[in-house]
Amino acid sequence: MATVSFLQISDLHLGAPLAWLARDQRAERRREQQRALERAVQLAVERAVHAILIPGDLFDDVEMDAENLAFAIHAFRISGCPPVFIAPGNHDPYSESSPTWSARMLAARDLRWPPHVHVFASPRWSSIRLDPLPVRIWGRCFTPGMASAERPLGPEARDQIGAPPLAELNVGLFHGSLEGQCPPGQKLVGPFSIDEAQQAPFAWMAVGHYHRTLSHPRFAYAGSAVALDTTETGVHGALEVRVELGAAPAAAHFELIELDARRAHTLDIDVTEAGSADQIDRRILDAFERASVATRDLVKVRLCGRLTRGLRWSAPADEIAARAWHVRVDTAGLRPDYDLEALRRGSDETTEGRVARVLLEQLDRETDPEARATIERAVYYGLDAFRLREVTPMWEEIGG
Ligand SMILES: [Mn+2]
Repeated sequence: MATVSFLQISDLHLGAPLAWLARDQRAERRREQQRALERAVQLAVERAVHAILIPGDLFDDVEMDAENLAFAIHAFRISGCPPVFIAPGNHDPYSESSPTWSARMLAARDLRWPPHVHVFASPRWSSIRLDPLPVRIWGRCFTPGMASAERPLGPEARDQIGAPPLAELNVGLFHGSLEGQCPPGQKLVGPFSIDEAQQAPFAWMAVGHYHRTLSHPRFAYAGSAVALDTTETGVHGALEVRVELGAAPAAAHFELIELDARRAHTLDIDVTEAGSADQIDRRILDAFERASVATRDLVKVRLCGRLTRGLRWSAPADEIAARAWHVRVDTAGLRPDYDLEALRRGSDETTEGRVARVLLEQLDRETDPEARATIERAVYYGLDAFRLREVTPMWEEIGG
């Protein structure tokens, strides 16, 4: 059976500040973002796919620096490049005054997107036929100030699409958030449900916004083409999507092609009862080992637990910094250990001292181990609240 194939890539975020990286590394990571796009276009040519689909956030911002803008425009000029369809996202929304998308604004800088690059310039669904195939590509863009609660696959949006001819295979491109899957800290834009996706008249939907790969038989997020921070773990790249023509229901298959040579890691390491700075360093190195961290990787270490009293540890050994390309250690989760004996014996008449003594007396009377553990935690959290003015639950209480 004949198939139509696409290369799907999104969320490149060209021009992202990457402020979390050291200054000299930012330039290198920016080149790697550019290389990911170059490589994707090259792969599209080599694999002779029928189109490149970009469902948003190619750019991090509409105010793009001249270098990244010129780069992106030229990236698609290579010989044999198939048609490219772009549905601008919430970071790079389309407008008539957009320096990245507007033909008029680009012309003023003597730039223009090549004729085989189609940018969806309306927040309403519109389509273009992928001649000579019986395939129609649909898209909708974000516009500045667009209500982010607008549903790309809701009843109103469905009316814009109508009933596309059955003789054509319909593919949709949009930037949006699958409900219930929005990672913490990411903005919910263009929400849609699985139910809406199943009712949409598309054989395949290329969706942008989430930075991890997420798939369903009818749609997928390719995720960010390269990891944009240390929380973006796993493989990052583009999807090669194949959809069988004439099959009912349409059958889509895809393959994730890795475009980022670096992997991001976020490692949570408990240092409770580590007896020396060296033991803390070794716990970190063991965690690197377990996560198979490579020297080219990006690592964030989040230390947690109670730092043994009297133990000073402010930075990892040089050996750790040398284990990966970028290592950052976050100590915000560390809590001091308290000298409970001193509190028990003490005549501390502050509120915290009295509260601690009352709890410790309860602890001494209690014999049930579970109840003892609860009181013990109350002592520590009480002291945290008094001394640090904040309480961070330890891991054992989260999600319990
Ligand atoms: Mn986005």
